[in-house]
Amino acid sequence: MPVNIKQLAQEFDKKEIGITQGHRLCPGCGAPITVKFVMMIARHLGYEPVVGLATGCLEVSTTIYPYTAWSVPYIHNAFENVAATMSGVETAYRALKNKGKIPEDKKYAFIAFGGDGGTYDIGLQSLSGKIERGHKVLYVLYDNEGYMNTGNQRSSSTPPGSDTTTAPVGKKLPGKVQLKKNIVEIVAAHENVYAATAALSEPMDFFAKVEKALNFDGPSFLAVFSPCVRFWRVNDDKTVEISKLAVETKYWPLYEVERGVYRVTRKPRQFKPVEEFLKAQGRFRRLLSRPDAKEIIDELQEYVDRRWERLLALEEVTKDKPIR
Ligand SMILES: Cc1ncc(C[n+]2csc(CCOP(=O)(O)OP(=O)(O)O)c2C)c(N)n1
Ligand code: SF4
Repeated sequence: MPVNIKQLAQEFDKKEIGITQGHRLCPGCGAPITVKFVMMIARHLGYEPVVGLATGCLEVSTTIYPYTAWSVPYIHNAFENVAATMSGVETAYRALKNKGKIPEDKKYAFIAFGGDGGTYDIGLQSLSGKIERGHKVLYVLYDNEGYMNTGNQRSSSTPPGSDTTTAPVGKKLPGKVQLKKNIVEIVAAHENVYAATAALSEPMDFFAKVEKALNFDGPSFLAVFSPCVRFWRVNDDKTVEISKLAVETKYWPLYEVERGVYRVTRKPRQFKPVEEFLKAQGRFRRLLSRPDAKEIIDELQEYVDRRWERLLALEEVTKDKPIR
């Protein structure tokens, strides 16, 4: 029987999670919930987490000198290279084990956390290198769809029509015009990897994927839909609701790819139009008042529909056919 939230709450009533209260993230931010879910499962499974964190909202808000909210071995590095740093950390621990300086049976979970800026954009090469070299590190992307720490600039994860400071919705342009980069496909293309998406509104699915990722014999990657209540312009009690809408509208499909084998892990019987997801957030307000809003929404709807059909087709065709 997989562990549920109630059991985790009881277990961690007496045990530290690894990140404590007192950090300065906005109330309702998806990032600390993401961290807690990952760390709780790691600890529940008997792993000791060793964490690397790229520069970004999560980092600046949890490590304000001279304080830290982290109570596990932790290393901060530049915006672009958390995967490279954690490759080194994982190798160092392996060497120490080989030399007998760490007990053979001690289980460590090497976890790299990064925002979408540090993952889709500037840290992509270091992420690719980590996976290609086969480091057993779980990379957790908290995807808040923008460079939030520096004030809401667009990233290659920002969806079209979202209002950002570097691609604002105005008279001439409808905000960002490009679709979101498909990071999971890029990671999955490394073949010898476990890659999955997760949402805070689907904790059981989330927990199962963390367990699979940590127990996978090789590199793993989890893309977590992580609302930024501040710049998505939603109330701080709407984090779970927005995550739910993202799944229910096909905006954020829940699936996994294990050595090339696709599995869609949630298949809602009925979907809502993607417009409902957009309407629930202030970052799309200016888009929705433009005369060409319908065209942009239709294009997004068409994209999410096609991607969903493609995922189902991939699930069918890759069944029992791992690429390595
Ligand atoms: C090479 C480099 N360019 C720019 C910066 C400035 N910078 C620090 S954090 C950040 C944005 C981080 O965005 P993301 O990774 O999405 O994390 P978030 O802040 O959204 O949590 C930027 C641009 C930097 N630290 N290093
Ligand atoms: S600005 Fe956004 S990502 Fe940053 S702490 Fe606030 S809610 Fe979280």
